[in-house]
Amino acid sequence: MKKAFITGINGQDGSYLSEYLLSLGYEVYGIIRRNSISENQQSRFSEEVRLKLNIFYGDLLDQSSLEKLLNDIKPDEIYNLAAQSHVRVSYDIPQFTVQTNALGVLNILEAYRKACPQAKFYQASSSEMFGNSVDLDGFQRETTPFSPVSPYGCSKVFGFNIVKNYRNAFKLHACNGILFNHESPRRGSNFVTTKVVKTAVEIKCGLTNKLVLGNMDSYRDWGHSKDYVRAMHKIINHFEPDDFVVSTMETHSVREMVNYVFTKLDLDVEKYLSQDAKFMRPEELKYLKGDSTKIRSVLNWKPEYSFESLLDDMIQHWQKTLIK
Ligand code: G4F
Repeated sequence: MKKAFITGINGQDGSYLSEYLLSLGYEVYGIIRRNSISENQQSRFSEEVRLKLNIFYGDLLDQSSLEKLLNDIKPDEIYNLAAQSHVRVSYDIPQFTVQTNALGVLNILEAYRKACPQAKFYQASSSEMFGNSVDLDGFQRETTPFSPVSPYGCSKVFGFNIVKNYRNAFKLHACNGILFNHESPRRGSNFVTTKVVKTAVEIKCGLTNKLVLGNMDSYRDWGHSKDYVRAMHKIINHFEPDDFVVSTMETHSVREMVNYVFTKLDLDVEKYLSQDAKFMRPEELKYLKGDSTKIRSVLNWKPEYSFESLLDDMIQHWQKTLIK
């Protein structure tokens, strides 16, 4: 039985990845940070899944906890998904963001190198690393230069580079997935897709009457987290460690996404929508569209969800949750 170790196991991706690996017969281990309200910590897991997982307290900033766990568990695969993952919030807490997303990667790489160097390692790298850098054909791909526009993006560039450095310097099977935005019913409500879908369903139920957003003219390449965790597993299990872009190859503006959701719910968006500068970023990443040709051809991965079926899945989830 293969063993997987996941940091950020209770997040959106960590929860779907755990379920996927359990379905493949893995023993799944992970760490969560201590929180004063422990009831919320595992809310993305059903009771049935929770009983199958081996979850410990740990933190990317506490290298001794990582080293001890990796020594005890000796996993075959390590997925580093933990992060301060909110781009705008990275301006409020830049040092915490950089410590966790940059130095945290170094901490877990050091623990991995010392405790179980035979294991394979996956780093959750991000399309935010590209910033406003786009190739002439309108895509970002593995060769597109990074030009990050947020503390979050800068921290992820360090994580990406240190993984490549450790791969080459210490001959480790360490790889990066450069994932474009990916959403799901489990996405936190301060990310734009869940904020829009949840608020629209609340409007439909008469629970609120306004949706206040920041920049509606940015473009994102939005996929489904369930598709993207399958990509992570393929990337880590490629015969050689490498870096892959994971994306749908389509882009849509925030405004298009809002219009799709409101039209689907038969709501007149103009009656409810307004803008507030507090949701804007000091420097905006305007446009993302990923070219995932490499992972599609080398690893035979493709997404099952479209932009529309992703949003439909999220709408259905919030209807089930909010309409009793
Ligand atoms: O949903 P978002 O907050 O995602 P963002 O900033 O693109 O970051 C996500 O994707 C990255 C991959 O590229 C990940 F690395 C990262 O961890 C995260 O998962 O915002 C999407 C867009 C932005 O342009 C933002 O300015 O929506 C715009 N937006 C407009 N109004 C808003 C809002 N975003 C949020 N969160 N809240 C708003 O009210």
